[in-house]
Amino acid sequence: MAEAPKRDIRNHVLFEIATEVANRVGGIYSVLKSKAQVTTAEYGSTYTLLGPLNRASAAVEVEEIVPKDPALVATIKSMNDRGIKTLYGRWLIDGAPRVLLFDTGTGYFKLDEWKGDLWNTAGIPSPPDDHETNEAIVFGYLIAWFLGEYVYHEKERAVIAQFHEWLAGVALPLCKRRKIDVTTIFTTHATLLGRYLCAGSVDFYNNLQYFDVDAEAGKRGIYHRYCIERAAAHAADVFTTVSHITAYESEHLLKRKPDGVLPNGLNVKKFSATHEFQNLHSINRDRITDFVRGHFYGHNDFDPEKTLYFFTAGRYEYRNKGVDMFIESLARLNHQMKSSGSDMTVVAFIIMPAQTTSLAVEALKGQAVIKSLRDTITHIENNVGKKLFDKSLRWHEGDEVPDEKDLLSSQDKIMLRRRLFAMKRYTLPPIVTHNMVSDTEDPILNQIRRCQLFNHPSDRVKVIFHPEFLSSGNPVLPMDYDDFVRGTHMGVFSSYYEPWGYTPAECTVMGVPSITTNLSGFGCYMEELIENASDYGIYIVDRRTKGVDDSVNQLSDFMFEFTKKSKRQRINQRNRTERLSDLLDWKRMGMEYVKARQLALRRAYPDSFEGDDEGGFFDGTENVKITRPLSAPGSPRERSGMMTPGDFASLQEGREGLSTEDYIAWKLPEDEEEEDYPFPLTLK
Ligand code: 1S3
Repeated sequence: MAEAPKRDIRNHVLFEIATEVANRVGGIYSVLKSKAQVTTAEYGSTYTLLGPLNRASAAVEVEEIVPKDPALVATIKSMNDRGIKTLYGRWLIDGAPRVLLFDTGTGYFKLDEWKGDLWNTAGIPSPPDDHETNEAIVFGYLIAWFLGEYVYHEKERAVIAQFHEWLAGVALPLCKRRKIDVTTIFTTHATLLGRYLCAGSVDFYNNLQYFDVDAEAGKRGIYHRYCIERAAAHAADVFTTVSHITAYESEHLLKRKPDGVLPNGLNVKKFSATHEFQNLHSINRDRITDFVRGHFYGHNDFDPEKTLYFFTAGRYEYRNKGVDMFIESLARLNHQMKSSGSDMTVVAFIIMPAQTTSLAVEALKGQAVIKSLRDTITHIENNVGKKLFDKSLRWHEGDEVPDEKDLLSSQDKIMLRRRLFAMKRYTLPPIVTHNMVSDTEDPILNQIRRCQLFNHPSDRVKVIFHPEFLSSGNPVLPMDYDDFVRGTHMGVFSSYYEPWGYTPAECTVMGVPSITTNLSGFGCYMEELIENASDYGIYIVDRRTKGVDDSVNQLSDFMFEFTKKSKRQRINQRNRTERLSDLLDWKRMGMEYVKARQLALRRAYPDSFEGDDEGGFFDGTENVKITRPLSAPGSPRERSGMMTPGDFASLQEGREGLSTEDYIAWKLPEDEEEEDYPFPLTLK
């Protein structure tokens, strides 16, 4: 039999497959969207994201275009001819990557056949009533169909297919079984079992190696999903995850040790003037203050200049995202501040979408009452100004200077009196801004009740629970998430289960200090990299070696110490925090993706690598245009022994690992003033 022609690995084609392409659901959307710019810079038209078609979201996020790649044209046509509808276009984000979206609804006529095939070929069962799994199966079969046809039409170039998360993973065992000539990467952003087990009350990290995974999945009714995830991890040429902690978890729960770690980056946008982000903080802090004044109408007995805004945000996973610990620590912080006689106030926001029926009347009333007060005062101000001006015009030498008592008319006084009485309140300011569907069973509200954080005037810690994602169109707190974050003083994310954790990373690039834990991928990454992270506004709570009570105390101590900082110290710390943003830039983080792709090619096409010992393209450094600073400090890896996340496994095969120094361009900026920044950043 004639040998199959060698594929061109240098000019390979890249597909990334996920259910969140141009479709905002959670963290994977953030990964793909923020990474798009660096990946399109590297691949141009040879990079395409594949996802299921969500018409509502695609209508806003995608602009249809005509494909040019002949293999793509032929493949799409063939699928369209057989009834599968697709949308090919540009995702309207930075980098404008090409996307091909499949209408899974048009593939359901094959669902039963595909379910049978999945059982026969991979031994994966699928119950009839799990819609999410049905979607994953149809999507997976469409992707395998697509890739099979694509490599039939594209005979020259190698093809890399990188899959994100189990929902996109069904195609992996199919590619393997059908021997489709692509090389595959599976990147998991969490494990199903990890998420479920942590949400319960198990001592997860101390028992990882002992779980009977099949039984645990079965008990939770997710055995079939677990099978898909595990099959995807095992069928991929290269298996990766987003952090070391999730790599460890995957090794035990999915029974395959990841080949490496691909940490999440951000699309960091630098301001031309460094103080610009500080200005944005103060503008947005004032907008939050406007809301707070309304929310606390009748109880505005705390000084906005001595008020700090803390927040936590994310998907409503009460225990996994550490909201339980956050609330308990707030109660302790309240006690610490009261007993120390602190004159500061902390307003703590919890931004987590839950089921609600409507906005609460009290929340709306608060904003309305303050708006009328402001309108009335503006009206009075105008009247007073006009009168003062007229009186001044008529003034002659020897006359009395206009007396302010004569300036306020009796009508002005009545109006003002009315507004003041409208602010009388016989109840405490509300905790929650919305009417909840299950107020009495809501874990966050119940914990707040248990801790008696009721927004009493004597409380130094006030709590506001906003059970909806933020939006500038919201009548109560009209701000987009990014603006809100910029206006706060600190983000608190005391997660128990957090494979990476975008929220504190986003805080960092916006120059907002944050608290995270050493059970989150981001926390571990920063702890590994920076010795005195708290000086740089990255506080890491130890939830790994400490007991719960000690961790709660550590968290409240971090917050308490923060309340003692002067304004100047907070400004300095924000500067230091913002300077870490290059660390999280995809320009740097994306290097691990490059290495994973090179390893995938090496595994699928080892013959093409024969005799290559020169580095360059084959170890992923050839096309990476990140310059090395002239006076580069010693590589952080040299000091830490374990610097890049990829060190978990080398992502290299048959050769020494890539040295971080080959590509790292990050170093501590040198333009710091001694007195402002007394703490040098020491890389371990
Ligand atoms: C997951 O989303 P999550 O909030 O359910 O993926 C994110 C992106 O990799 C990650 O940041 C997060 O920790 C995971 O949990």
